[in-house]
Amino acid sequence: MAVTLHGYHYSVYLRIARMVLAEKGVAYDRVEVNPFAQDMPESYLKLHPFRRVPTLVDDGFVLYETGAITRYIDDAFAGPALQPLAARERARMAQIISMIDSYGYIPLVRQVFAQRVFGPRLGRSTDEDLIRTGIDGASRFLTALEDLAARERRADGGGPLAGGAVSLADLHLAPMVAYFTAAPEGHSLMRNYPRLSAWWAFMRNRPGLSDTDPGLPG
Ligand SMILES: N[C@@H](CCC(=O)N[C@@H](CS)C(=O)NCC(=O)O)C(=O)O
Repeated sequence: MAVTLHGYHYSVYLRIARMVLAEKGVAYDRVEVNPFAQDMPESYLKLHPFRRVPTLVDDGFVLYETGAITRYIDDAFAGPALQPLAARERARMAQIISMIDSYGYIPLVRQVFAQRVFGPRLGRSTDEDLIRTGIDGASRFLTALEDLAARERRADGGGPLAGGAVSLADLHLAPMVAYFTAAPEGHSLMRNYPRLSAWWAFMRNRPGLSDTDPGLPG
């Protein structure tokens, strides 16, 4: 098998890449790497100088940055197309992926989920200020996404975020919303966004999402 994915099983970014591989039906090997560990293997740092996960290796071709990895998987392998062809839909997909990385990941995952759900499972104390900051950031981010979804004017309010079929944008967001809504604050905040709630009802049953669920520690 030529494809290897290096990453930490709790990582949302690893899960995004795994979901895309699942959607495309690509078989791969997994190598567990914990980016938060002190003793990251030297061999991994040669693949990813920024000490993050995931990294994909396809027959000697090394690629890090999840947005690049998922586009590569879609372009290089057979299976359903995960990027719209129309210029505006494709641009919207790229915009949403960039928004998720720039404005979504920190509040949804690192501030709300990690503080309220993940950290306590490891016996860590919770920083309530960080959760409040995370909810503020998440509100701004989800409001912007809801506005974009409103522009699509879908009758049911849900469905894919960019174009008529599930795209890399949906697969980039789903693991983060899965973590965010595991926190009570995240779950109730999502209710303020009817289109995103309909989108989440549609995405949460995707087989690739449950197949890659890492569970929680403890
Ligand atoms: N820009 C990177 C971000 C990846 C990322 O932040 N991954 C997290 C795990 S979900 C990580 O490696 N964190 C380690 C750290 O923050 O030190 C990408 O798109 O792949």
